Amino acid sequence: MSFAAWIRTGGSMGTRAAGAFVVAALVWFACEDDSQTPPDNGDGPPPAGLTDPIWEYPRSQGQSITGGYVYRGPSIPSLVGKYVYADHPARHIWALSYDDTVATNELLVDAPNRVSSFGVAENGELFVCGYSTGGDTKIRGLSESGGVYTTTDAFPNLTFDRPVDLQNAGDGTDRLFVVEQPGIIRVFQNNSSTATTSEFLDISSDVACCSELGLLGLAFHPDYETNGFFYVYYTTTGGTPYRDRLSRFQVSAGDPNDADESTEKILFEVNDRQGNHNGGALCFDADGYLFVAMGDEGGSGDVYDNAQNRKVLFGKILRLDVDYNVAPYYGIPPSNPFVGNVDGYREEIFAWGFRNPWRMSYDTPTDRLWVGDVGQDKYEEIDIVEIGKNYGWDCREGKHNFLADPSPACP
Ligand SMILES: [Ca+2]
Ligand SMILES: [Ca+2]
Ligand SMILES: [Ca+2]
Repeated sequence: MSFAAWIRTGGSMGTRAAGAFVVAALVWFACEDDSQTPPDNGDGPPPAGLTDPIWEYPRSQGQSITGGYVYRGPSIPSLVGKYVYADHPARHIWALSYDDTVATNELLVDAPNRVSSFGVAENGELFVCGYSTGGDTKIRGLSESGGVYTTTDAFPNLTFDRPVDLQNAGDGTDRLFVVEQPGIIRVFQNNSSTATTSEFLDISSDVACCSELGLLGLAFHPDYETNGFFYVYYTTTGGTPYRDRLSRFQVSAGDPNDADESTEKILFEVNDRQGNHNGGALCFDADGYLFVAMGDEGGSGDVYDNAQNRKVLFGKILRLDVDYNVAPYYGIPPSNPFVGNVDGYREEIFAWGFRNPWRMSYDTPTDRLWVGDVGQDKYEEIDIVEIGKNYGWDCREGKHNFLADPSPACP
């Protein structure tokens, strides 16, 4: 289901015809853990060359995954090391444990709002980004007592308009930066009594919004404290009809709460024929390389067969070395899988075969890159993304063969 489609349906599972069955299923999931060990489905293991997700869930449990973070916060010891994620319209917040073979899932709590993203503070504490229009959405925290999880209003005095990302600058100031989809980043002190935010960046005049379009991702350079660089991913107009753009900005010289919009450097932009499936998550790894999550461009069934086509950027996780201060402001890490290839494959590619990776995070203690990849009509999935691997779309949806419109390149 597309972002637009769940907006049209109101995003509530309780309104669906199968509501009674779903409620029964949720009660079950609230009580029992569920485990998956690949291969564990009727389609068997993936064809040679494809990698299945470590977890999938069907439409009976949700319709659009929101990837999260491996919890490393101080307040909930029992959650440390588990991957916390959600389903956007169904509002379930789950935790996935994975021991390299078996993945075990538990329902933590249902959020009051649809869940658009997660984020962490400098101390690792986790926040949940709600999603609604009109400037009335809350950023929530998670708390646990006696094994019962609740969401809490982390900043009672603050509300946001369509927050889709939350990041910290890693500069020791303990500030939080909330990305609002229409093109504004707000910064504020990570304190529950904070009453005001500052407008850190406003590129709303350049951003095409909303539905799945907008300012979609933010990452701070690992050396932000000294160079003031940060990266954003957004959709803009001027293509046919859109362009997806990765840009670098720099904080202003005189005010740490105000970026300088005039410093924009465009790393790349690609023409985008469809309003949906724009990816946009950004994160750095321990080597200081920037990962960029790219959707399959959009439509349905990967209509352009981009995800299996290594000559295009769509449907990929890219890895860039951004420590280049001349255009295009990035280079290719020498260990990227297609460096020096003679097949015309894009050297930016780290892994491929994605539909719409909606939220991606890098877990430093385990050196793992986690991605939630939004499914089409049947299965949502979680991938631990490794270099040079093919995660299946549009040959597989979750751990199942995708038969509606697979790419000719599928095995
Ligand atoms: Ca698109
Ligand atoms: Ca296709
Ligand atoms: Ca996949």
